[in-house]
Amino acid sequence: MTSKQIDRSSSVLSLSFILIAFVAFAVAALAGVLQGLVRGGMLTLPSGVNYYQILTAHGVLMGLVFTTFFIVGFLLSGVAKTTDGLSPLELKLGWIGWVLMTVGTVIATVTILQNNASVLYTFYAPLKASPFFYISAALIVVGSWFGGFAIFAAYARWRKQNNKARSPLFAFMAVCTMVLWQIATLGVAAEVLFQLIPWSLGWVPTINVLLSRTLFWYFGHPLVYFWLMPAYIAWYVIMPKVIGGKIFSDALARLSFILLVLFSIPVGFHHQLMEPGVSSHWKFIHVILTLAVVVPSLMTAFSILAMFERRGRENGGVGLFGWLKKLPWKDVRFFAPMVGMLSFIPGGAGGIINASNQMNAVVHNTIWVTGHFHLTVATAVALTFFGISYWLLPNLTGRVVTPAVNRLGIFQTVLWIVGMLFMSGSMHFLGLLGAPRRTALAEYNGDPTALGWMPYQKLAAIGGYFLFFAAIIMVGIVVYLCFFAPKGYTEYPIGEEASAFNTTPPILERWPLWITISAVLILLAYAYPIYDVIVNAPPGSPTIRTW
Ligand code: HAS
Repeated sequence: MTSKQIDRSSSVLSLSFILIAFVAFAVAALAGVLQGLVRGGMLTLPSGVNYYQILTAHGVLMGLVFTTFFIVGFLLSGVAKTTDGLSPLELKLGWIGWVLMTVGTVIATVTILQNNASVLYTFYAPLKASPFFYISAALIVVGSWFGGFAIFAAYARWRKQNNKARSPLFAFMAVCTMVLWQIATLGVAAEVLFQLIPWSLGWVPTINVLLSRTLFWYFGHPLVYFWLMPAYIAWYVIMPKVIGGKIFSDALARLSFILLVLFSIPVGFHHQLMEPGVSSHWKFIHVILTLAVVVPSLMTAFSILAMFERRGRENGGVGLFGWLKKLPWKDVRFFAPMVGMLSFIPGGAGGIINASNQMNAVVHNTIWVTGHFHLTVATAVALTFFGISYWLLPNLTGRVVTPAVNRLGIFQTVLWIVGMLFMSGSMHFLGLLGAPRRTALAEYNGDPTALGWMPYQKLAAIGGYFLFFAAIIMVGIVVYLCFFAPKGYTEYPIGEEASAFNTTPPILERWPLWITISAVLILLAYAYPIYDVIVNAPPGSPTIRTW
């Protein structure tokens, strides 16, 4: 099974998702460098373009479009690989998803370019965008559901054909990711359909801001795990094969994914700790559950490190850290995700800081938070997605990576991490000095505190330069791998388990049980607060358009 190529129809489908992902990535990278230069006082935008417009373009295209397209394409490819190809029905579902998501992306981009949706990627009310922007968001979400339906159908078919045997680990993890996504997006779907679209069409005059933010963060936190889980799939399933090792424990890997599904949704109030209108008791419950969702990440750290150490020792590494030297550092398929993993250690620690009520009071709404998510999603996740691209794209196009591209990929990774250390590092410092997020260059009439931020803002802008050049190189590599690299066979690396004697409890695949527990946790954490915010609604807010 593992040596079999994915059939052509499934390859074309996955490739189509990933190509759109990188088109969005290229535009988003350009918007990113511009906004860094504006904040660093090194560039004034031409009239007709506003800072919040490019900030929205960057956040939407990078955070929502690049990630979602890449994830759906990657998951479909791995499910096709491990469940013997996608059936015609599954392919059709995948293509419906692709069309809806692509149409949604085009509409969203045009609306932002027309300056009718400068509401940033969280589209917080009462900032109001054009109805087309919200409709495009709905299309992207519904399209991604179809990608999920294709994955569920392939998984169910494989299990039926194999007497309900233990499913391939990749397919199991893809199902977990999509189960989480389908449950999480119900929140944003409710916000968009029942609040934002009617309000933006003028059918209702005001909006319940607290309800809209609560529904957004019901979705917004699991969104970050939707980004993270495909990276974890690469760390658990792909990396062992890339380094010539074995998966440390199938059972541990599956358990960590089930825990992510259970605990990543009922935690949204940790994004609203400083907001009025939600009682501290509910915030407390959400913080406890936030600390629970850290556990599967710690399990992942343990398991991946153990897998690396075993392989390093098999290769002759000795002593406490000697095995590290025996890992394939010169192979970009290993190097890029590994640098991502290393960045996730401080990135994750920053998340735990954010989650504590007292420390959140220091960092909330400061640019520290932007620094946090550039270490997590824009480094740990993005570098893993780049690492995946070096074998997935040539595998899908029937080409091979040349040694020169491998070397360029290592250089690109170094450029990315150096840029990110400057940019995200400065953002963390700036946040602690009180610099706000979501603002253009602000000197507050020459206030000394604000002037003291400027050196860090410039460092962040320099980091942005590095990142932009790294992004251009990455886009060039993607184009080369898709259209110009030499023809040949590239393996789809699927790892095998360390020991055939390890058993995985079948209960881990009892979906009705896990979905029920997930629903109970969500009801416990959200039913009353949402009821309360509807019944005791704050005064509705009129529209605010700041641009
Ligand atoms: Fe976060 C805000 C809490 C993880 C993304 N987060 C954000 C926002 C984004 C984001 C986008 O509690 C901003 C949203 C906005 O626009 O307002 N976050 C957490 C916590 C975690 C966490 C507790 N976040 C992530 C991940 C993200 C992400 C992952 C994207 C992918 N976050 C918060 C909070 C806020 C927040 C508050 C709100 C702040 C505010 O006030 O606005 C945890 O899940 C983190 C757990 C992770 C770890 C690290 C484990 C390390 C691993 C690597 C192992 C390395 C190996 C290599 C194996 C504990 C797995 C070893 C090799 C060697 C050689 C040693």
